[in-house]
Amino acid sequence: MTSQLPALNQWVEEIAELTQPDHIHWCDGSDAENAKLIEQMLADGSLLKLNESTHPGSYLHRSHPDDVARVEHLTFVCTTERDDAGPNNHWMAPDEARAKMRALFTGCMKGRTLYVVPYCMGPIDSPLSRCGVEITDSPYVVANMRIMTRMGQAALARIEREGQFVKGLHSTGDLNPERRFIMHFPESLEIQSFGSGYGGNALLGKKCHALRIASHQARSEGWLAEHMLILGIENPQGKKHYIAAAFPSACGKTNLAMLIPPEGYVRDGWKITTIGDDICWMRPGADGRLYAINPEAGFFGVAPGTSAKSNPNALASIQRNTIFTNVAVTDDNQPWWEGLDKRVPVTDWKGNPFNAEAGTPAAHPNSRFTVSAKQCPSYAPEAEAPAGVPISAIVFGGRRASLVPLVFEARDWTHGVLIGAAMGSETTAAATGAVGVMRRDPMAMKPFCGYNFADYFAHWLSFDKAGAKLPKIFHVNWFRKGDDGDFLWPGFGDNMRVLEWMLKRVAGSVGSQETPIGHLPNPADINLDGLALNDEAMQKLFDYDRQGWAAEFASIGEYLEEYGPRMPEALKAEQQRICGQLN
Ligand code: SAT
Ligand code: MN
Repeated sequence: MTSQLPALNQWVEEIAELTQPDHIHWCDGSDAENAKLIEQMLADGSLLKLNESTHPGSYLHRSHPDDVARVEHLTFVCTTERDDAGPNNHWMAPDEARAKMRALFTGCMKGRTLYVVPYCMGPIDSPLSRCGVEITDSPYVVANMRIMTRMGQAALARIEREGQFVKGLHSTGDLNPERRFIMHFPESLEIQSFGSGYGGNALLGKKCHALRIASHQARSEGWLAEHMLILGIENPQGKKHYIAAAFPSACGKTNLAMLIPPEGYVRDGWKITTIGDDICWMRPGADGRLYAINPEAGFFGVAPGTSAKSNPNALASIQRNTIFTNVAVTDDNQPWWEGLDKRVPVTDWKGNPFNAEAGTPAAHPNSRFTVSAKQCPSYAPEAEAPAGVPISAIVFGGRRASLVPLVFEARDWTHGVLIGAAMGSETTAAATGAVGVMRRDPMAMKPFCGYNFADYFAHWLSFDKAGAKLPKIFHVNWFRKGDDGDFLWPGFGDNMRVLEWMLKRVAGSVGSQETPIGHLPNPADINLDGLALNDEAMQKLFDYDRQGWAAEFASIGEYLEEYGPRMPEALKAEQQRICGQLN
Protein backbone atom coordinates (compact mmCIF):
# COMPACT_ATOMS: atom_id res chain seq x y z
CA MET A 1 0.00 0.00 0.00
CA THR A 2 0.95 3.58 -0.48
CA SER A 3 -1.00 6.81 -0.14
CA GLN A 4 -2.41 9.21 -2.70
CA LEU A 5 -0.09 11.89 -1.37
CA PRO A 6 3.26 11.86 -3.20
CA ALA A 7 4.98 13.84 -0.41
CA LEU A 8 4.02 11.14 2.09
CA ASN A 9 5.08 8.24 -0.15
CA GLN A 10 8.36 9.94 -0.83
CA TRP A 11 9.05 10.49 2.87
CA VAL A 12 8.27 6.86 3.70
CA GLU A 13 10.61 5.71 0.90
CA GLU A 14 13.35 8.00 2.14
CA ILE A 15 13.05 6.71 5.70
CA ALA A 16 12.95 3.10 4.52
CA GLU A 17 16.15 3.68 2.61
CA LEU A 18 17.77 5.15 5.72
CA THR A 19 16.52 2.64 8.30
CA GLN A 20 16.44 -0.51 6.06
CA PRO A 21 13.47 -2.38 7.52
CA ASP A 22 12.65 -5.92 6.37
CA HIS A 23 9.01 -4.98 5.85
CA ILE A 24 6.85 -1.89 5.53
CA HIS A 25 3.30 -1.88 6.86
CA TRP A 26 0.81 0.95 6.38
CA CYS A 27 -1.58 0.91 9.34
CA ASP A 28 -5.29 1.07 8.58
CA GLY A 29 -6.36 1.03 12.23
CA SER A 30 -8.67 -1.95 11.75
CA ASP A 31 -9.56 -4.54 14.39
CA ALA A 32 -8.00 -7.27 12.26
CA GLU A 33 -4.73 -5.39 12.04
CA ASN A 34 -4.70 -4.79 15.79
CA ALA A 35 -5.45 -8.46 16.51
CA LYS A 36 -2.52 -9.50 14.34
CA LEU A 37 -0.14 -7.11 16.08
CA ILE A 38 -1.26 -8.31 19.50
CA GLU A 39 -0.80 -11.93 18.46
CA GLN A 40 2.70 -11.16 17.28
CA MET A 41 3.60 -9.32 20.51
CA LEU A 42 2.24 -12.19 22.60
CA ALA A 43 4.42 -14.55 20.60
CA ASP A 44 7.60 -12.51 21.07
CA GLY A 45 6.87 -11.78 24.74
CA SER A 46 6.54 -7.99 24.45
CA LEU A 47 2.94 -8.36 25.64
CA LEU A 48 1.61 -10.72 28.28
CA LYS A 49 -2.02 -11.69 28.41
CA LEU A 50 -3.79 -10.74 31.64
CA ASN A 51 -6.66 -12.61 33.29
CA GLU A 52 -9.29 -12.90 30.53
CA SER A 53 -12.23 -13.33 32.88
CA THR A 54 -11.47 -10.30 35.09
CA HIS A 55 -9.76 -8.12 32.44
CA PRO A 56 -10.90 -9.22 28.97
CA GLY A 57 -8.78 -8.01 26.07
CA SER A 58 -6.09 -6.61 28.38
CA TYR A 59 -2.32 -6.96 28.25
CA LEU A 60 0.78 -6.16 30.21
CA HIS A 61 3.89 -4.66 28.67
CA ARG A 62 7.14 -4.48 30.63
CA SER A 63 9.42 -1.78 29.32
CA HIS A 64 13.18 -1.89 29.58
CA PRO A 65 13.91 -1.00 33.25
CA ASP A 66 15.97 2.03 32.07
CA ASP A 67 13.11 3.26 29.94
CA VAL A 68 10.25 4.15 32.27
CA ALA A 69 9.55 7.87 31.90
CA ARG A 70 10.06 10.94 29.76
CA VAL A 71 13.67 12.07 29.54
CA GLU A 72 13.68 15.85 29.66
CA HIS A 73 17.48 16.14 29.56
CA LEU A 74 17.49 14.27 26.24
CA THR A 75 14.59 16.22 24.73
CA PHE A 76 15.50 19.07 22.38
CA VAL A 77 13.77 21.84 20.50
CA CYS A 78 15.78 22.49 17.34
CA THR A 79 14.93 25.94 16.03
CA THR A 80 17.21 27.90 13.70
CA GLU A 81 17.71 30.58 16.36
CA ARG A 82 18.59 29.39 19.84
CA ASP A 83 16.53 32.16 21.43
CA ASP A 84 13.37 30.90 19.72
CA ALA A 85 13.57 27.73 21.81
CA GLY A 86 14.27 29.80 24.93
CA PRO A 87 15.84 29.02 28.29
CA ASN A 88 12.90 26.68 29.00
CA ASN A 89 14.13 24.17 26.39
CA HIS A 90 17.27 22.25 25.59
CA TRP A 91 18.33 23.44 22.18
CA MET A 92 20.40 21.98 19.41
CA ALA A 93 21.09 23.51 16.00
CA PRO A 94 18.86 21.78 13.42
CA ASP A 95 21.77 20.64 11.23
CA GLU A 96 23.65 19.17 14.16
CA ALA A 97 20.54 17.42 15.43
CA ARG A 98 19.72 16.01 12.00
CA ALA A 99 23.24 14.68 11.54
CA LYS A 100 23.21 13.07 14.97
CA MET A 101 19.84 11.44 14.36
CA ARG A 102 20.76 10.33 10.85
CA ALA A 103 23.68 8.37 12.25
CA LEU A 104 21.44 6.73 14.86
CA PHE A 105 18.65 5.88 12.40
CA THR A 106 20.99 4.43 9.77
CA GLY A 107 20.11 0.77 9.38
CA CYS A 108 18.28 0.72 12.73
CA MET A 109 15.23 -1.16 11.40
CA LYS A 110 17.14 -4.11 9.90
CA GLY A 111 15.23 -7.25 10.79
CA ARG A 112 12.23 -5.18 11.85
CA THR A 113 8.99 -3.91 10.33
CA LEU A 114 8.52 -0.23 9.61
CA TYR A 115 4.98 0.81 10.51
CA VAL A 116 3.44 3.88 8.89
CA VAL A 117 0.91 5.24 11.37
CA PRO A 118 -1.39 8.01 10.07
CA TYR A 119 -3.24 9.70 12.91
CA CYS A 120 -5.50 12.64 13.61
CA MET A 121 -5.27 14.65 16.83
CA GLY A 122 -8.88 15.61 17.58
CA PRO A 123 -12.19 14.56 16.02
CA ILE A 124 -11.64 13.57 12.39
CA ASP A 125 -14.05 16.24 11.13
CA SER A 126 -13.01 19.12 13.42
CA PRO A 127 -11.36 22.21 11.96
CA LEU A 128 -9.38 22.41 15.21
CA SER A 129 -7.80 18.98 14.65
CA ARG A 130 -4.36 18.43 13.14
CA CYS A 131 -2.85 15.32 11.59
CA GLY A 132 0.45 13.55 11.66
CA VAL A 133 2.15 10.39 10.50
CA GLU A 134 4.40 8.45 12.85
CA ILE A 135 6.88 6.02 11.40
CA THR A 136 7.88 3.53 14.07
CA ASP A 137 9.44 0.08 14.42
CA SER A 138 7.52 -0.67 17.62
CA PRO A 139 4.26 -2.63 17.42
CA TYR A 140 3.63 -1.57 21.05
CA VAL A 141 3.68 2.04 19.88
CA VAL A 142 1.25 1.22 17.06
CA ALA A 143 -1.17 -0.47 19.49
CA ASN A 144 -0.98 2.51 21.86
CA MET A 145 -1.35 5.09 19.09
CA ARG A 146 -4.48 3.26 17.97
CA ILE A 147 -6.01 3.88 21.40
CA MET A 148 -4.62 7.37 22.02
CA THR A 149 -5.41 8.92 18.61
CA ARG A 150 -7.82 8.54 15.70
CA MET A 151 -5.45 6.28 13.81
CA GLY A 152 -5.66 4.66 10.38
CA GLN A 153 -7.78 4.97 7.26
CA ALA A 154 -9.86 8.03 8.16
CA ALA A 155 -6.81 9.98 9.33
CA LEU A 156 -4.97 9.09 6.12
CA ALA A 157 -7.91 10.32 4.05
CA ARG A 158 -7.79 13.68 5.84
CA ILE A 159 -4.01 13.89 5.39
CA GLU A 160 -4.38 13.19 1.67
CA ARG A 161 -7.02 15.90 1.44
CA GLU A 162 -5.05 18.51 3.39
CA GLY A 163 -1.60 17.66 2.09
CA GLN A 164 -0.02 18.73 5.39
CA PHE A 165 1.00 16.55 8.31
CA VAL A 166 3.50 16.40 11.15
CA LYS A 167 6.31 13.96 10.34
CA GLY A 168 7.27 11.82 13.30
CA LEU A 169 10.09 9.32 13.03
CA HIS A 170 10.58 6.86 15.87
CA SER A 171 12.75 3.85 16.55
CA THR A 172 13.31 2.05 19.81
CA GLY A 173 16.88 1.48 18.62
CA ASP A 174 18.74 -0.56 21.22
CA LEU A 175 17.07 1.23 24.18
CA ASN A 176 20.47 2.41 25.31
CA PRO A 177 19.96 5.61 27.38
CA GLU A 178 23.30 6.86 25.97
CA ARG A 179 21.81 6.72 22.49
CA ARG A 180 18.44 8.25 23.28
CA PHE A 181 17.21 11.58 21.91
CA ILE A 182 13.82 13.19 21.39
CA MET A 183 14.27 15.96 18.80
CA HIS A 184 11.68 18.50 17.68
CA PHE A 185 11.92 20.65 14.57
CA PRO A 186 8.87 22.91 15.00
CA GLU A 187 9.72 25.10 12.00
CA SER A 188 9.30 22.13 9.66
CA LEU A 189 6.72 20.21 11.75
CA GLU A 190 9.06 17.27 12.37
CA ILE A 191 9.83 14.99 15.30
CA GLN A 192 12.65 12.43 15.55
CA SER A 193 12.78 10.11 18.54
CA PHE A 194 15.34 7.37 19.06
CA GLY A 195 16.17 4.88 21.79
CA SER A 196 13.01 4.83 23.93
CA GLY A 197 9.77 2.89 23.67
CA TYR A 198 8.05 4.67 26.52
CA GLY A 199 5.01 6.98 26.70
CA GLY A 200 5.73 10.58 25.85
CA ASN A 201 9.08 9.65 24.27
CA ALA A 202 7.56 7.24 21.78
CA LEU A 203 3.83 7.91 21.30
CA LEU A 204 4.67 10.93 19.20
CA GLY A 205 1.08 12.18 18.90
CA LYS A 206 1.03 13.03 22.58
CA LYS A 207 3.60 15.41 24.09
CA CYS A 208 5.80 15.74 21.00
CA HIS A 209 3.06 16.62 18.52
CA ALA A 210 0.04 17.74 20.56
CA LEU A 211 2.12 20.00 22.82
CA ARG A 212 5.64 20.85 21.59
CA ILE A 213 4.96 21.06 17.85
CA ALA A 214 1.34 22.18 18.26
CA SER A 215 2.18 24.99 20.70
CA HIS A 216 4.57 26.40 18.11
CA GLN A 217 1.99 26.01 15.35
CA ALA A 218 -0.76 27.45 17.58
CA ARG A 219 1.26 30.59 18.16
CA SER A 220 1.43 31.39 14.47
CA GLU A 221 -2.21 30.39 13.85
CA GLY A 222 -3.76 32.17 16.85
CA TRP A 223 -4.74 29.30 19.13
CA LEU A 224 -3.45 27.55 22.25
CA ALA A 225 -2.11 24.01 22.74
CA GLU A 226 -2.11 23.34 26.47
CA HIS A 227 -1.31 20.67 29.04
CA MET A 228 -4.86 20.71 30.40
CA LEU A 229 -7.71 18.39 31.21
CA ILE A 230 -11.19 19.42 30.10
CA LEU A 231 -14.26 18.57 32.16
CA GLY A 232 -17.95 19.31 31.86
CA ILE A 233 -19.91 20.31 34.94
CA GLU A 234 -23.70 20.22 34.91
CA ASN A 235 -25.71 21.90 37.65
CA PRO A 236 -29.09 20.68 38.93
CA GLN A 237 -30.84 23.06 36.49
CA GLY A 238 -29.15 21.27 33.60
CA LYS A 239 -26.82 24.15 32.71
CA LYS A 240 -23.42 22.93 31.54
CA HIS A 241 -20.07 24.65 31.92
CA TYR A 242 -16.66 23.49 30.79
CA ILE A 243 -13.47 23.92 32.75
CA ALA A 244 -9.89 23.43 31.52
CA ALA A 245 -7.20 22.79 34.11
CA ALA A 246 -3.41 22.62 33.91
CA PHE A 247 -1.41 20.57 36.40
CA PRO A 248 2.05 19.07 35.95
CA SER A 249 2.28 15.36 35.05
CA ALA A 250 1.13 13.01 37.82
CA CYS A 251 -0.63 15.74 39.86
CA GLY A 252 -4.15 14.38 39.49
CA LYS A 253 -5.42 15.63 36.11
CA THR A 254 -6.97 12.25 35.33
CA ASN A 255 -8.64 12.12 38.76
CA LEU A 256 -10.07 15.62 38.44
CA ALA A 257 -11.27 15.01 34.88
CA MET A 258 -13.23 11.95 36.05
CA LEU A 259 -14.36 13.29 39.40
CA ILE A 260 -17.43 11.84 41.06
CA PRO A 261 -19.06 14.54 43.22
CA PRO A 262 -19.74 13.96 46.93
CA GLU A 263 -23.05 12.27 47.73
CA GLY A 264 -25.02 15.44 48.47
CA TYR A 265 -24.09 16.90 45.08
CA VAL A 266 -25.08 13.75 43.22
CA ARG A 267 -28.42 13.73 45.07
CA ASP A 268 -29.01 17.36 44.07
CA GLY A 269 -28.33 16.54 40.42
CA TRP A 270 -24.76 17.73 39.84
CA LYS A 271 -22.81 15.82 37.22
CA ILE A 272 -19.21 15.83 36.02
CA THR A 273 -18.33 14.57 32.56
CA THR A 274 -14.94 14.03 30.99
CA ILE A 275 -13.75 15.57 27.73
CA GLY A 276 -10.01 14.98 28.20
CA ASP A 277 -7.45 14.30 30.90
CA ASP A 278 -4.17 15.69 29.54
CA ILE A 279 -4.23 17.96 26.52
CA CYS A 280 -6.47 20.80 25.38
CA TRP A 281 -6.42 22.77 22.14
CA MET A 282 -8.38 26.05 22.33
CA ARG A 283 -9.28 28.69 19.82
CA PRO A 284 -11.49 31.81 20.01
CA GLY A 285 -14.89 31.23 18.41
CA ALA A 286 -17.05 33.73 16.53
CA ASP A 287 -18.71 34.72 19.82
CA GLY A 288 -15.34 35.61 21.41
CA ARG A 289 -15.31 32.62 23.76
CA LEU A 290 -12.53 30.03 23.78
CA TYR A 291 -13.60 26.68 22.29
CA ALA A 292 -11.66 23.57 23.22
CA ILE A 293 -11.12 20.07 21.91
CA ASN A 294 -9.26 17.16 23.41
CA PRO A 295 -6.84 16.14 20.65
CA GLU A 296 -6.50 12.66 22.15
CA ALA A 297 -8.85 9.68 21.94
CA GLY A 298 -7.62 7.77 24.98
CA PHE A 299 -6.06 8.03 28.39
CA PHE A 300 -2.44 7.21 29.21
CA GLY A 301 -2.97 7.44 32.95
CA VAL A 302 -0.76 6.85 35.96
CA ALA A 303 -1.80 3.53 37.54
CA PRO A 304 -0.47 3.84 41.12
CA GLY A 305 -3.01 5.50 43.37
CA THR A 306 -5.92 4.67 41.03
CA SER A 307 -8.58 2.93 43.13
CA ALA A 308 -12.29 2.55 43.67
CA LYS A 309 -11.98 5.43 46.13
CA SER A 310 -9.67 7.85 44.27
CA ASN A 311 -11.07 7.38 40.76
CA PRO A 312 -13.92 4.89 40.26
CA ASN A 313 -14.45 6.06 36.66
CA ALA A 314 -10.84 5.34 35.71
CA LEU A 315 -10.99 1.97 37.43
CA ALA A 316 -14.21 1.09 35.59
CA SER A 317 -12.61 2.17 32.30
CA ILE A 318 -9.64 -0.18 32.66
CA GLN A 319 -11.45 -3.45 33.32
CA ARG A 320 -11.18 -4.45 29.66
CA ASN A 321 -9.34 -3.68 26.40
CA THR A 322 -6.51 -1.98 28.26
CA ILE A 323 -2.76 -2.03 27.82
CA PHE A 324 -0.95 -1.85 31.15
CA THR A 325 2.72 -0.86 31.23
CA ASN A 326 5.04 -1.67 34.15
CA VAL A 327 2.38 -2.67 36.68
CA ALA A 328 2.67 -5.67 39.01
CA VAL A 329 0.66 -8.90 38.68
CA THR A 330 -1.35 -10.91 41.24
CA ASP A 331 -1.31 -14.71 41.62
CA ASP A 332 -4.36 -14.97 39.34
CA ASN A 333 -2.75 -12.78 36.69
CA GLN A 334 -4.57 -9.52 37.35
CA PRO A 335 -2.82 -6.15 37.02
CA TRP A 336 -1.97 -4.55 40.38
CA TRP A 337 -0.36 -1.35 41.64
CA GLU A 338 0.21 0.45 44.92
CA GLY A 339 -2.97 2.06 46.21
CA LEU A 340 -5.32 -0.27 44.28
CA ASP A 341 -6.34 -2.52 47.17
CA LYS A 342 -4.98 -4.68 49.97
CA ARG A 343 -3.95 -7.69 47.87
CA VAL A 344 -0.26 -8.51 47.62
CA PRO A 345 1.01 -9.14 44.08
CA VAL A 346 3.32 -12.02 43.24
CA THR A 347 5.30 -10.43 40.41
CA ASP A 348 6.79 -6.93 40.32
CA TRP A 349 6.93 -4.59 37.32
CA LYS A 350 10.24 -6.04 36.17
CA GLY A 351 8.79 -9.58 36.14
CA ASN A 352 10.63 -10.70 39.28
CA PRO A 353 8.97 -12.38 42.27
CA PHE A 354 7.67 -9.57 44.47
CA ASN A 355 9.23 -9.30 47.89
CA ALA A 356 7.01 -7.17 50.14
CA GLU A 357 9.79 -6.90 52.72
CA ALA A 358 12.22 -5.20 50.34
CA GLY A 359 10.39 -1.89 50.68
CA THR A 360 10.41 -1.13 46.95
CA PRO A 361 7.12 -0.71 45.10
CA ALA A 362 5.69 -3.63 43.11
CA ALA A 363 4.42 -1.42 40.29
CA HIS A 364 6.70 1.26 38.88
CA PRO A 365 5.61 4.68 40.28
CA ASN A 366 5.14 5.85 36.66
CA SER A 367 3.37 2.67 35.52
CA ARG A 368 0.50 3.42 33.18
CA PHE A 369 -2.73 2.24 31.59
CA THR A 370 -3.69 2.97 28.00
CA VAL A 371 -7.40 2.89 27.33
CA SER A 372 -9.93 4.34 24.91
CA ALA A 373 -11.74 7.41 26.31
CA LYS A 374 -15.00 5.82 25.13
CA GLN A 375 -14.70 3.21 27.87
CA CYS A 376 -14.89 5.85 30.57
CA PRO A 377 -18.36 5.96 32.21
CA SER A 378 -18.10 9.77 32.51
CA TYR A 379 -16.93 10.34 28.91
CA ALA A 380 -18.88 13.25 27.40
CA PRO A 381 -20.35 12.86 23.91
CA GLU A 382 -19.36 16.51 23.25
CA ALA A 383 -15.77 15.34 23.24
CA GLU A 384 -16.47 14.29 19.64
CA ALA A 385 -18.03 17.64 18.68
CA PRO A 386 -16.14 19.24 15.79
CA ALA A 387 -16.71 22.75 17.17
CA GLY A 388 -15.31 21.89 20.61
CA VAL A 389 -16.78 23.10 23.91
CA PRO A 390 -16.82 26.69 25.27
CA ILE A 391 -14.52 27.14 28.28
CA SER A 392 -15.90 29.07 31.29
CA ALA A 393 -12.88 28.78 33.58
CA ILE A 394 -9.20 27.97 33.34
CA VAL A 395 -7.53 26.48 36.40
CA PHE A 396 -3.83 26.38 37.16
CA GLY A 397 -2.46 24.25 39.97
CA GLY A 398 0.62 22.62 41.35
CA ARG A 399 1.80 20.44 44.16
CA ARG A 400 2.71 22.85 46.96
CA ALA A 401 3.10 21.63 50.56
CA SER A 402 3.10 25.15 51.97
CA LEU A 403 2.13 28.78 51.31
CA VAL A 404 -0.38 28.36 48.48
CA PRO A 405 -4.05 28.40 49.57
CA LEU A 406 -6.73 26.01 48.34
CA VAL A 407 -8.07 28.37 45.69
CA PHE A 408 -7.88 31.94 44.50
CA GLU A 409 -9.05 33.82 41.44
CA ALA A 410 -7.18 36.16 39.13
CA ARG A 411 -8.32 39.77 38.94
CA ASP A 412 -8.19 39.79 35.16
CA TRP A 413 -6.60 38.01 32.20
CA THR A 414 -3.14 39.58 32.60
CA HIS A 415 -3.06 38.67 36.27
CA GLY A 416 -4.22 35.17 35.35
CA VAL A 417 -1.41 34.78 32.83
CA LEU A 418 1.04 35.82 35.56
CA ILE A 419 -0.48 33.22 37.91
CA GLY A 420 0.04 30.61 35.21
CA ALA A 421 3.56 31.82 34.45
CA ALA A 422 4.47 31.70 38.14
CA MET A 423 3.19 28.16 38.71
CA GLY A 424 5.47 26.07 40.87
CA SER A 425 5.24 22.41 41.68
CA GLU A 426 7.15 19.63 43.34
CA THR A 427 8.50 17.17 40.75
CA THR A 428 6.96 13.68 40.28
CA ALA A 429 7.93 10.29 38.85
CA ALA A 430 6.52 11.18 35.41
CA ALA A 431 9.99 12.34 34.40
CA THR A 432 13.36 10.89 35.31
CA GLY A 433 15.24 12.83 37.99
CA ALA A 434 14.71 13.77 41.63
CA VAL A 435 11.14 13.64 42.95
CA GLY A 436 9.69 16.29 45.29
CA VAL A 437 11.87 19.22 44.27
CA MET A 438 10.02 22.51 43.82
CA ARG A 439 10.48 23.94 40.34
CA ARG A 440 8.73 26.59 38.28
CA ASP A 441 6.44 24.89 35.81
CA PRO A 442 4.53 27.67 34.01
CA MET A 443 1.09 26.50 32.94
CA ALA A 444 2.44 22.94 33.52
CA MET A 445 4.18 23.42 30.17
CA LYS A 446 7.82 23.50 31.30
CA PRO A 447 8.63 20.17 29.58
CA PHE A 448 6.21 20.75 26.69
CA CYS A 449 6.32 24.28 25.31
CA GLY A 450 7.93 24.15 21.86
CA TYR A 451 9.20 27.74 21.96
CA ASN A 452 10.53 30.49 24.21
CA PHE A 453 8.34 30.91 27.30
CA ALA A 454 8.65 34.71 27.05
CA ASP A 455 6.99 34.54 23.61
CA TYR A 456 4.50 32.01 24.96
CA PHE A 457 3.38 34.38 27.72
CA ALA A 458 3.11 37.18 25.15
CA HIS A 459 0.94 34.88 23.03
CA TRP A 460 -1.32 34.17 26.02
CA LEU A 461 -1.61 37.92 26.75
CA SER A 462 -2.59 38.57 23.12
CA PHE A 463 -5.96 36.82 23.56
CA ASP A 464 -7.17 39.76 25.68
CA LYS A 465 -8.50 41.92 22.89
CA ALA A 466 -11.68 43.71 21.83
CA GLY A 467 -14.61 41.32 21.52
CA ALA A 468 -12.94 38.53 23.52
CA LYS A 469 -15.07 36.80 26.16
CA LEU A 470 -12.31 35.06 28.01
CA PRO A 471 -12.71 32.49 30.78
CA LYS A 472 -12.01 33.43 34.38
CA ILE A 473 -8.66 32.17 35.65
CA PHE A 474 -8.19 30.38 38.99
CA HIS A 475 -5.34 28.79 40.90
CA VAL A 476 -5.79 25.73 43.13
CA ASN A 477 -3.59 23.70 45.44
CA TRP A 478 -4.94 20.33 46.61
CA PHE A 479 -1.61 19.40 48.16
CA ARG A 480 -1.16 21.79 51.11
CA LYS A 481 0.16 19.96 54.16
CA GLY A 482 -0.34 20.53 57.88
CA ASP A 483 2.34 20.63 60.56
CA ASP A 484 2.06 16.83 60.87
CA GLY A 485 2.89 16.39 57.17
CA ASP A 486 -0.61 15.19 56.22
CA PHE A 487 -2.68 16.76 53.46
CA LEU A 488 -5.12 19.35 54.80
CA TRP A 489 -7.65 18.99 51.99
CA PRO A 490 -9.32 15.63 51.25
CA GLY A 491 -9.11 16.20 47.48
CA PHE A 492 -10.55 13.80 44.88
CA GLY A 493 -14.40 14.01 44.81
CA ASP A 494 -14.37 16.84 47.33
CA ASN A 495 -12.61 19.05 44.79
CA MET A 496 -16.14 19.45 43.44
CA ARG A 497 -16.73 21.96 46.23
CA VAL A 498 -14.02 24.19 44.81
CA LEU A 499 -15.34 23.80 41.25
CA GLU A 500 -18.78 24.86 42.45
CA TRP A 501 -17.30 28.01 43.99
CA MET A 502 -15.64 28.79 40.66
CA LEU A 503 -18.98 28.54 38.88
CA LYS A 504 -20.52 30.88 41.44
CA ARG A 505 -17.75 33.35 40.67
CA VAL A 506 -18.33 32.91 36.94
CA ALA A 507 -22.03 33.64 37.53
CA GLY A 508 -21.13 36.59 39.75
CA SER A 509 -23.29 35.25 42.58
CA VAL A 510 -20.73 35.39 45.43
CA GLY A 511 -18.17 37.90 46.62
CA SER A 512 -14.58 37.34 47.64
CA GLN A 513 -11.77 38.69 49.78
CA GLU A 514 -9.50 40.87 47.74
CA THR A 515 -5.84 40.36 48.47
CA PRO A 516 -2.69 41.26 46.52
CA ILE A 517 -2.45 37.66 45.25
CA GLY A 518 -6.04 37.67 43.94
CA HIS A 519 -9.61 36.98 45.08
CA LEU A 520 -9.75 34.50 47.95
CA PRO A 521 -13.07 32.82 48.79
CA ASN A 522 -15.07 33.74 51.81
CA PRO A 523 -15.00 30.27 53.40
CA ALA A 524 -18.77 30.46 53.92
CA ASP A 525 -19.23 30.54 50.13
CA ILE A 526 -17.64 27.12 49.70
CA ASN A 527 -19.90 24.22 50.57
CA LEU A 528 -18.02 22.33 53.29
CA ASP A 529 -21.03 20.28 54.46
CA GLY A 530 -20.04 16.87 55.71
CA LEU A 531 -16.32 17.72 55.83
CA ALA A 532 -14.61 17.77 59.19
CA LEU A 533 -11.84 20.28 58.56
CA ASN A 534 -9.90 21.13 61.71
CA ASP A 535 -8.88 24.67 62.71
CA GLU A 536 -5.44 24.35 61.16
CA ALA A 537 -6.98 23.29 57.85
CA MET A 538 -9.55 26.11 57.87
CA GLN A 539 -6.83 28.60 58.63
CA LYS A 540 -4.21 27.44 56.14
CA LEU A 541 -6.52 26.56 53.25
CA PHE A 542 -8.24 29.95 53.18
CA ASP A 543 -5.58 32.36 54.33
CA TYR A 544 -2.60 33.94 52.73
CA ASP A 545 0.70 34.64 54.41
CA ARG A 546 1.73 38.10 53.33
CA GLN A 547 5.39 37.68 54.20
CA GLY A 548 5.62 34.30 52.55
CA TRP A 549 4.01 35.69 49.40
CA ALA A 550 6.36 38.68 49.36
CA ALA A 551 9.25 36.21 49.21
CA GLU A 552 7.43 34.11 46.59
CA PHE A 553 6.82 37.14 44.38
CA ALA A 554 10.45 38.22 44.67
CA SER A 555 11.41 34.75 43.44
CA ILE A 556 8.81 34.96 40.63
CA GLY A 557 10.43 38.25 39.60
CA GLU A 558 13.83 36.58 39.44
CA TYR A 559 12.34 33.77 37.40
CA LEU A 560 10.84 36.17 34.84
CA GLU A 561 14.19 37.99 34.62
CA GLU A 562 15.82 34.75 33.43
CA TYR A 563 14.06 35.30 30.11
CA GLY A 564 15.71 38.69 29.56
CA PRO A 565 14.27 41.38 27.32
CA ARG A 566 11.87 39.02 25.49
CA MET A 567 9.70 38.80 28.62
CA PRO A 568 6.58 40.93 27.99
CA GLU A 569 6.62 44.24 29.89
CA ALA A 570 2.96 43.77 30.85
CA LEU A 571 3.81 40.62 32.79
CA LYS A 572 6.77 42.20 34.56
CA ALA A 573 4.64 45.24 35.42
CA GLU A 574 1.97 42.97 36.90
CA GLN A 575 4.56 41.16 39.01
CA GLN A 576 5.99 44.46 40.24
CA ARG A 577 2.57 45.89 41.02
CA ILE A 578 1.79 42.89 43.24
CA CYS A 579 5.24 43.03 44.85
CA GLY A 580 4.55 46.66 45.70
CA GLN A 581 1.29 45.71 47.41
CA LEU A 582 2.92 42.89 49.38
CA ASN A 583 5.86 44.88 50.70
O1 SAT B 1 5.02 9.92 29.45
S1 SAT B 1 3.94 10.87 29.07
O2 SAT B 1 4.52 12.12 28.63
O3 SAT B 1 3.16 10.31 28.00
C1 SAT B 1 2.93 11.14 30.40
C2 SAT B 1 3.19 12.37 31.17
O4 SAT B 1 4.32 12.64 31.55
O5 SAT B 1 2.22 13.12 31.43
MN1 MN C 1 0.60 15.05 30.90
